[in-house]
Amino acid sequence: MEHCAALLYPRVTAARQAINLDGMWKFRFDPDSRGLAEGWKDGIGSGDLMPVPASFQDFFTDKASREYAGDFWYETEFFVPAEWKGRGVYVRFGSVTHRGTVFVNGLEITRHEGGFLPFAADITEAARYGGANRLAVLVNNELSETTLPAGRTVTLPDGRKAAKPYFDFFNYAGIQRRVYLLGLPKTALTDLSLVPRLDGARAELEYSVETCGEAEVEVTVLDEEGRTVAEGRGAKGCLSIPQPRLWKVRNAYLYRVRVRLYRGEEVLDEWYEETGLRTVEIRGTEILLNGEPVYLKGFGKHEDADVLGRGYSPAHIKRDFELMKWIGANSFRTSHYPYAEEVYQMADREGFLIIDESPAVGLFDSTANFLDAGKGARIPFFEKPGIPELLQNHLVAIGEMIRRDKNHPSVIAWSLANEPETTAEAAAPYFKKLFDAALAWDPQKRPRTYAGIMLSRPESCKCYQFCDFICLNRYYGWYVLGGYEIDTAEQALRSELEGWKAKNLNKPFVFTEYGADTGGGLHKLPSVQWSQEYQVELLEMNHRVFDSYDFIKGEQVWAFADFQTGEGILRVDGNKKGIFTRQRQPKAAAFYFKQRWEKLPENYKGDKK
Ligand code: GCB
Repeated sequence: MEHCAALLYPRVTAARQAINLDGMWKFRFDPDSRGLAEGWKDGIGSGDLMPVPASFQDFFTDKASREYAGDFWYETEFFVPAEWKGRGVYVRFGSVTHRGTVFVNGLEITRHEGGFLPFAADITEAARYGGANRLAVLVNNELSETTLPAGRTVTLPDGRKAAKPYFDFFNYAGIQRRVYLLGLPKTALTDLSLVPRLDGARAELEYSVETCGEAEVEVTVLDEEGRTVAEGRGAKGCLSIPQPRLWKVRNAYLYRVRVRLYRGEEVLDEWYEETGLRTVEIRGTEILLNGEPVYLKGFGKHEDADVLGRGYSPAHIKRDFELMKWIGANSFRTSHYPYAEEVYQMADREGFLIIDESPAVGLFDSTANFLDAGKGARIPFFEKPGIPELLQNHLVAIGEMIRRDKNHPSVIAWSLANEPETTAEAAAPYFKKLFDAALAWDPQKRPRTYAGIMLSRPESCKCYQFCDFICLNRYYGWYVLGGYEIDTAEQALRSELEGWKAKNLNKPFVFTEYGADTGGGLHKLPSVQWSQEYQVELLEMNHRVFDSYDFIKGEQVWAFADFQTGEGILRVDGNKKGIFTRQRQPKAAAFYFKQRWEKLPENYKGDKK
């Protein structure tokens, strides 16, 4: 994997400059893909103004624009200071969904596949110093069975393309995260890996630094008051931290790790990362944080909001964390793709635990949409001809996710996929490669998992053996045996769990999805499906079952908030399984959870050692 100084989170330091390029850019659809031939890389001509970052879809008032699938272009202008001559100059995108080609001053600089991870365009040669530069980005949001997330793109009779996602969220796209112009030193830090180790009251931080160009390396660890607590020299080392303050669940302490590159007295580069001292380990059926058992309470989420779509929104990040604190949660899964980097920074600060998920969703044979998949696949997905290409894209996405997120104390596990078709033999070699790669690439060797689909049962799943802990998405009482049959649903859930128990896996299980669609204003006594009363009943039923199995070590309800999906007869303007509405106001279930989670200790069901 190629390391690049510009992939590190953009920070201004003594040696690094960063200029934010967010704002109103020019925007134009290119339905016939003629932009390239017509020279749009030199300027896209007349175009709408479009906010960056944001998804383009929900600004428009016409349906063809909202549902648009195909090529589209963004353009902006920026100025590169004359004094940056001799530096490495880059444009860094937090994400471009689902793929982008970057042109600067008419030259193609780079392409990136995959819509949820950062990449950088090296424009050192192409830039005009002390002058204006034109940046054009050709973006495409089509889905296929070899892309992540997976789906299809169809052509309607009138020639328009339409996305057919194999997943249950709207196919939002565009330049959805922040964009920076970076002026970096030529001799630069390109990568930093941190591994905390605890031994009784002692704590060590192992570090490893990669650079381009020769330099002396100095690593300094500062506490929250800015006092130096440890220092090291050289590209690799192990620093002992005196009187360590550990990073704990909902009680975080962050150290700043500053890296400086020197030649003689001259500081060539400087960058820092905030990290915490904590360990994560699976032992038997326990999830251990700093050697202490922890029970996960929280959510599967989405990056999703009115008007912005999946666009970066610090306001929603803040509101979501305040709600998660209020309700007594301690964790969430970044279903179904890696989120904006700022989400992890907030989780680090607030002491939340993250199951970090790759954008691999929809790896299930489905000819119509994701719901068909639940009815049983015809051709095993992992036997399709495109699988080698998909595997390649999947490995790249996992590699990029781990490189980006590996130093966050909040990240306690990697979820390598959501609901893949793990019932066919052909899935096993595919997943073995992913699990091996994740272990090899993560310096902290975090636990690995995937979120398992309901059809993938103890007797039919072919991949659970790779998981360090097992994650189940289960909809007993909703997609099966709903409403008045909820008692039978409870029996069915218990019976499946008995099946898992009989396998004696000696691993923790976490419910990463369970829930019921619920109208934000709908009440009914006695309950019916979709009412707030039924949502609470379904949760109570699930929790009664979870509480009776010691190996269940976490509950992450689906979903944190209502979110947009494609239209269809099973969704009423989106998925309504939120505990909060899309506007982040509580449903009745939110008060029910607050009562439950505030009572459950962080080490619920933990072995007292
Ligand atoms: C699932 C998927 C999630 C859906 C959810 C649902 O299993 O992982 O993306 O939104 O079910 O509500 O059907």
